[in-house]
Formats: sequence, structure tokens, C-alpha cells
Amino acid sequence: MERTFVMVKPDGVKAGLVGECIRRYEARGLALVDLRLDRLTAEIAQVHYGEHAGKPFFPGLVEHVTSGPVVLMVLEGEGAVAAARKTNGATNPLDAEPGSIRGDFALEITANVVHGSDSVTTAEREIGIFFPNLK
Ligand code: IDP
Ligand code: MG
Repeated sequence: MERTFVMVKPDGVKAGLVGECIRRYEARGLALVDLRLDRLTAEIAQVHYGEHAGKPFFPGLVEHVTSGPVVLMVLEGEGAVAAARKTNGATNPLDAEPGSIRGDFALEITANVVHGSDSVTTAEREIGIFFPNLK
């Protein structure tokens, strides 16, 4: 069964959207495999977002995701990677459809509530970073 990694970013936690995000993933049929409230160090954030290192928004992105608690989770289900990303909506909330998390709860691209892995390979990498002991 396919797995994906999802993070509720600090803006989502501050806005009290953790339950709403989890409810949407679960209602869609994705099952929670693991879940944790945590704080990201700059080092971990830089590794996680390594593909974006050097881009103009990278420092602001790392600053944002380390600015407060985040909720990290592994979700499982058929097509979990694509399903979670559809539920999250487009990266820029202004392009995200109403009915998606970003389309319903965000306006800013950095503070866009959630992160979801973009492929099965990425999911394996990200799950390895945040849940190294998960079987
Ligand atoms: P994704 O989160 O939809 O996978 P990515 O392109 O992987 O989007 O970018 C990671 C995160 O970096 C985004 O969720 C967003 O918060 C931020 N980001 C992406 N592109 C930009 C940009 O052009 N300006 C500011 N922030 C950006
Ligand atoms: Mg991405």
C-alpha cells in the first residue's frame, strides 16, 4: 500500500487546523500510520527542503517551518501521494481550488498550511527523515 508524508506547517497549527487537515485525509480514506507534534531545527528543514536550496524563497521557507510547532504524519492508502496533494491543493493558495485545504484556508504561498510529498520516491525519503524507525 502506498505511503506519503504530510506536515501541517506552523501557520496551520497556529490556526487550529490540525484536526481539520487530519479529518480531510481520513475522510478521503487515507489511514494514519504515524503522527507526531514536533519542532523542526533549521538543519532538518534544510535537508527536507533540499531540492529548493539556493532559490530566493528558501531562507523564508526554512524560517517559516521552524517558527513554531508542526504536525508530522505518515498516511497510507491507494494513490496516497497524489490523493494527499489533491486534498492539499495547488502550492500557491491563490491557484488552489476551493474545497482543497490551501484553497479553503490560505492566501500566502509560504504559509500554505500543509506539505505533502510529491512522489513515491520523495515520500520514502521524507518518511526516512522524520520517521526513521517506521517499519
Ligand atoms: P509543494 O509544497 O506544493 O510541494 P514546492 O514547489 O515543493 O511546493 O515548494 C515547497 C514550499 O515552498 C511550498 O509549499 C511553498 O510554501 C514554498 N514555495 C514554493 N514556491 C515558492 C515561491 O515561488 N515563493 C515563495 N514560497 C514558495
Ligand atoms: Mg514539494
